[in-house]
Amino acid sequence: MSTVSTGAAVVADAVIPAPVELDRAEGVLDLRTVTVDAPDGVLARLAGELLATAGAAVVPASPGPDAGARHTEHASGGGRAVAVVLTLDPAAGPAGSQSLERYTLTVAPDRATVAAPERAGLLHGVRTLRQLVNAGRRGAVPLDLGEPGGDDEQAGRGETSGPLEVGAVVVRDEPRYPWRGLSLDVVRHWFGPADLRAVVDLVGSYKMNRLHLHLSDDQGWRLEIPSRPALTEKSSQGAVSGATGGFLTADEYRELQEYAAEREIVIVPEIDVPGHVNAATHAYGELMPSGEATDTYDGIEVGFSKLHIDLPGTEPFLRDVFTDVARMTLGPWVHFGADEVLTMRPDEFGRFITLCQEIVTGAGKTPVAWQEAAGSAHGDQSAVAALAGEAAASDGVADGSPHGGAAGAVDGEAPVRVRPGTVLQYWDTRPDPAPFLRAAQAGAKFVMSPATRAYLDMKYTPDHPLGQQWAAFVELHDSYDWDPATLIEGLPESAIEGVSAAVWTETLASRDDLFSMLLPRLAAVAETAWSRPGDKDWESFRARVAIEAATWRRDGARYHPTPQISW
Ligand code: TNX
Repeated sequence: MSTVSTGAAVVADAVIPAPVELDRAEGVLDLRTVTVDAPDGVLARLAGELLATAGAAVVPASPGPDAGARHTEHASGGGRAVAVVLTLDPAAGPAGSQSLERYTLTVAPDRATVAAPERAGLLHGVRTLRQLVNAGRRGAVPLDLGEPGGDDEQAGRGETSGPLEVGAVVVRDEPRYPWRGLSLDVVRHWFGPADLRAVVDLVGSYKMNRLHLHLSDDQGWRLEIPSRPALTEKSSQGAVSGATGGFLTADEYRELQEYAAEREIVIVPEIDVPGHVNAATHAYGELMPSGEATDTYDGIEVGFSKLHIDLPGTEPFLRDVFTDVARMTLGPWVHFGADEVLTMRPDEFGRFITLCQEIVTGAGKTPVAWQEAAGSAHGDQSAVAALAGEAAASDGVADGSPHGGAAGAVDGEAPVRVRPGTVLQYWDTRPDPAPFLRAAQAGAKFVMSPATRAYLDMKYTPDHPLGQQWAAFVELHDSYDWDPATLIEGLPESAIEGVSAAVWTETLASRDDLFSMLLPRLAAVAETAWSRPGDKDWESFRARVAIEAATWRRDGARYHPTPQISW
């Protein structure tokens, strides 16, 4: 990020993720009272809401005789209304940028303008402006008002006491990667539509554009499947340790996707097969060799349940479920899981991978799967080695966790079953990279979720009250300081689709629990997904997080006050 400071009384570095170019100019704009002019009404409303969270009072543009008159509105008592103008413009963004999400934000002494070739860039520009306003406002109000429930929270609803100054600036920006997301487990603990909308808003604030929902697992089934009603009738109410479950009806799922789409965020649904399926085998006994439905499960072990490829009920089940999910899904992706199948022969597992990709592709969607789909199988080491006809490597984390030491790569002879375009989500950094390189060569794309960096259910420190620790302790700096391009040695940059943080919810029972694990680490992963290594800087990030935290306090969003930040 190139910053030309004019010494204006504003905080220079307020934007997360760090933009490509930020050039300061002369002058200051006071955004206490604004009008918003946008190509569509939804965008105008969203932009207004975003600026209001930073303290701006948004007033309607006056219906003057000509468009220009709309920008000279005066608000009663709030000073002159400043125009925030959003315009579609293919020429916007950094020179030479090909990203459809690029934008240019110009704050001039008389108005703020966002230009972008597409709607997503317009929103990104407003998100950047929101952060600049927040920073200006932080300078304008005493910090000790920033506690939840304090006066500052009131002010956050639109009433401000003083000027909301943003120094004149031009930001030209584009993302490094097209896939910037969060993967959220809503099975181990249930998070309903209101929580999910809050997560969508949070993800969007940091310009992330995918929310992957883990909708089925051993403990519960969280999405109505019209062709298989027993899934939610019998298996939606469970969760870890007897907690209350729930599920999204087809209507709720559509509404959530629409809410996300307005914010340029795509929901990626995951139905996890052929392991993590106890909720399915509890609902449909025909999926078991015995024909008997399994019991409910509310523990947190993994790897014990599975489907059986040769049972007559299995393929029809997969076809029904994935066809319904594809039909109900607005976005282009459907995730079929494939992780942690600890007790299945590699050939059987391989048939599932082939079948699921065929069904999802046939239903018109692009398949997504966890990295194991590339042929780096989990399993009992001796069994995998025997079945693969070779010794399987193991360098397990010796903590007794089922996730440790289970990464035996079935290498060499394993055929590549991944289709061109299939997206693999990389989480376990231990296996031999060879299967991933072969998958990339076959046209697979990778989304990076390294557990040691991007698993936000990992404890920050050994004494952290929430979370797990099987992969690592993940402090803010760990979530920040990594490069998606160097994770898998030899993987071409063109195979990297992006980055996803992930949060599993075995120990997270409430929105506060969830947000305290997401914040501030989600901001670090978001910057790693958006900003190129040369534009990232830990010390600058630390300062920007401290500024952004004022927003979290005003919103009542719980965050972990890690000692790595001077709050
Ligand atoms: C691994 S990583 C899982 C989840 C657990 C999580 C706990 C992966 C694809 N699966 O089933 O919830 O660890 O951290």
